[in-house]
Amino acid sequence: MKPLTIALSKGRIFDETLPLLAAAGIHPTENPEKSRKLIIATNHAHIRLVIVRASDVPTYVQYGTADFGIAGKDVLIEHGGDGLYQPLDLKIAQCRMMVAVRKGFDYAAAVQPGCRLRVASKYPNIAAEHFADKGVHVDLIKLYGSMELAPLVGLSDAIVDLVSTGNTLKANDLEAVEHIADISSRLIVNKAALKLKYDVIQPIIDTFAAATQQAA
Ligand code: PRT
Ligand code: MG
Repeated sequence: MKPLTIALSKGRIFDETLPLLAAAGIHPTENPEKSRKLIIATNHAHIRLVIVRASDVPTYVQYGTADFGIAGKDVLIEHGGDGLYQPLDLKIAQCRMMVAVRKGFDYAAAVQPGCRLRVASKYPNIAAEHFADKGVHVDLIKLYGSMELAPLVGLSDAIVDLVSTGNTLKANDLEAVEHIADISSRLIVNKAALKLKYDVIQPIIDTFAAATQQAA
């Protein structure tokens, strides 16, 4: 059998991918949450998982180091999607990309023509495009995490971040003021690998598609 490498991130994507892998008869031999191993074997000698940061999954797949992987649409928009085939929306790890501000901040006034808004985000491309479409001038501040802190300490007026339950915003006296996009995770496949390993990869894509349909 041709060897197959699958790139996944720990946490919600791994957890929500396990049932899909199981539907395809693929069972990891270790839990990456407990193990420190970055390469995880499966019950199939020719299939292995590599555990990487969520935002690095497209890079591993783009370079063919992994044949396929699963990544959030947020990560894919920021990455650009070069060299990637995106055959399936798996409808997992669902959330919304939102603009949020401190409660009581007059957002409507801050986005009037001629005003400048300071926006902190881990997603500078998504944020830049959103405000450009609105014709609002922004100063973008790139952060790598805990964006919710930025408006609280005066680093920015607004943030562009993912919201799922809304609990993090609420706990930090922030409120969502604009919806940018609905986000879910996609199956991403290296274009060359799909051609060379079609007989191994396509049946897995078909199984994931059927399992996703069933869950919907
Ligand atoms: O955590 P790390 O810095 O390693 O990377 P990551 O945050 O990119 O990875 P991970 O595993 O947290 O997220 C992987 C993917 O899950 C993301 O790329 C999204 O596509 C998706 N996803 C779904 C989310 C959320 N829901 C989510 N709620 N990613 C992040 N969050 C964060 C959000 O940024 C905010 O800080 O959770 C917080 C808000 O959650 P609520 O429930 O309080 O609203
Ligand atoms: Mg995270």
